[in-house]
Amino acid sequence: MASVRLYDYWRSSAAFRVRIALHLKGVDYTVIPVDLVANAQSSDEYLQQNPQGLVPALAAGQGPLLTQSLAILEWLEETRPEPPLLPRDPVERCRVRAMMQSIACDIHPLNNLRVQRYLVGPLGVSEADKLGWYHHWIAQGFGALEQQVTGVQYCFGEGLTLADVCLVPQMYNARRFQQDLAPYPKLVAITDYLEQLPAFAAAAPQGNAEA
Ligand SMILES: N[C@@H](CCC(=O)N[C@@H](CS)C(=O)NCC(=O)O)C(=O)O
Repeated sequence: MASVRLYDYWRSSAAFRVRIALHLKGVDYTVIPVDLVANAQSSDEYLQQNPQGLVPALAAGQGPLLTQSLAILEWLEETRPEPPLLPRDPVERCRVRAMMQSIACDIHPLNNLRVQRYLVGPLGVSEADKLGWYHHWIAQGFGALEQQVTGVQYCFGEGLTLADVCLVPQMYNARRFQQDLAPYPKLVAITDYLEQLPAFAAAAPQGNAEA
C-alpha cells in the first residue's frame, strides 16, 4: 500500500480534483473507496475519521487525516512544488485561486449529492425542478467563469494551474446532468484539451469506477 491513501468515490468531483493533482505531482497513492450511493460516508466508521462525512480525505504516512479538496490541493502544492500549479506572482495566484473557489465554493456545494437529496426528500422538490436547480447554479457560475478565463488551453494564461484541476471535474458533472454548454465555448475548449492530458485521463471517473 502506498503511503498516501485517498478516501475516494469515483464520481465525486471534489475527489476527482485531488486525483488529478496527485497524478500531476507524480504521487503514488492507494484508493480507499467510500461508496457515496450506499451512504458509506455516513457510516460510524467513516465519521469517526472525518466528521464532515464527505470525500475526499487523504492520509499521508502516519499524519492526520487531511480533508477539504482545496486544502489538500494547497498542501500538495506546498509539499511537492514541482510542477508548480500556482503562478509565482501574488496577483496571478489570487486570480487562479478565485477561479478555484468560484467552482469549489460557489458552484459545487449547491449541487452536491446531500443537497440534491434534501431537495427531493424533505423539501419535496420534483426531479424536474431539482434538475432545473442544478442547471441554474451551473449557469450562474460558468457564465462568470467563461468571462474570467484568460487562456485558450488553460483557464489562466499559458500554464496549467489548480483552476484547471477544478474546472474539468465540474465540467464532467455538468455533462453528466445534461447542462447546455453552448454558452461556454471557452470552458468547453479548455476542458476538451485538458482531458487529453495523461494526468487528467488517469484521474477520470471512468477509469476509477472501482473506487
Ligand atoms: N468542500 C468539500 C466538498 C466535498 C464534497 O461535497 N464531497 C461530496 C462528493 S463530490 C460528498 O462527499 N458528498 C457526500 C454527500 O453529499 O453525502 C471539498 O472540496 O472537499
